[in-house]
Amino acid sequence: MHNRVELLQADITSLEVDAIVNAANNALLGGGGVDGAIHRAAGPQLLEACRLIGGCPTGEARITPGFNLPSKFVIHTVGPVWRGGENKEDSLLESCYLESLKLAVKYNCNSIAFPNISTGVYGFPKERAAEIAIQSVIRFLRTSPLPKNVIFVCFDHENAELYRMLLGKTAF
Ligand code: AR6
Repeated sequence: MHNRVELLQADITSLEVDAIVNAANNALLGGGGVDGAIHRAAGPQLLEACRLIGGCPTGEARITPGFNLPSKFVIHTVGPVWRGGENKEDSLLESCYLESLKLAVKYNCNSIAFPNISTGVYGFPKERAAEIAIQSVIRFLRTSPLPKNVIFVCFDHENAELYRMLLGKTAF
């Protein structure tokens, strides 16, 4: 199990994996942060594909091709906006990871890379989000041979250090 989970401090748009996950919003029409970076790197066809999907509820996921990205697919998921923690934020964030993984399996993805969903503009506390991300992924991998590899992509230093610490003390 240990060798199926990896931590990378990188720009997710540079990764040659089967699927990268986008931390999108309900409209799926692009935005700032990782969403903006993914749309810029994928090119305008991604926006067209997202327009056809017509939006996505919080906690769910949708898939498109990667177009000009090195990754085959983009899995768009919508994380919860942090509103104090009593508004289903934890379970919605967990659902983002699980629904993205289910789509990855459906599309036969061997490798998938996640950004730190909801921890930017959406304001989810970083350590709490990292714990949920790691536990959700490990629980899923225990029952599924695919995806073979899951990469947690940390862009900012704080998240990278948190994941290093938490993955180091996680029982796989
Ligand atoms: N590669 C990997 N991670 C990145 C990159 C990148 N190129 N750029 C930023 N991050 P955010 P959210 C990290 O704000 O909190 C958008 O406008 C960043 O350091 O992108 O889920 C959407 O359209 C942070 O840890 O997403 C939504 O409206 C993480 O990505 C809203 O923001 C998530 O930060 C979603 O907010």
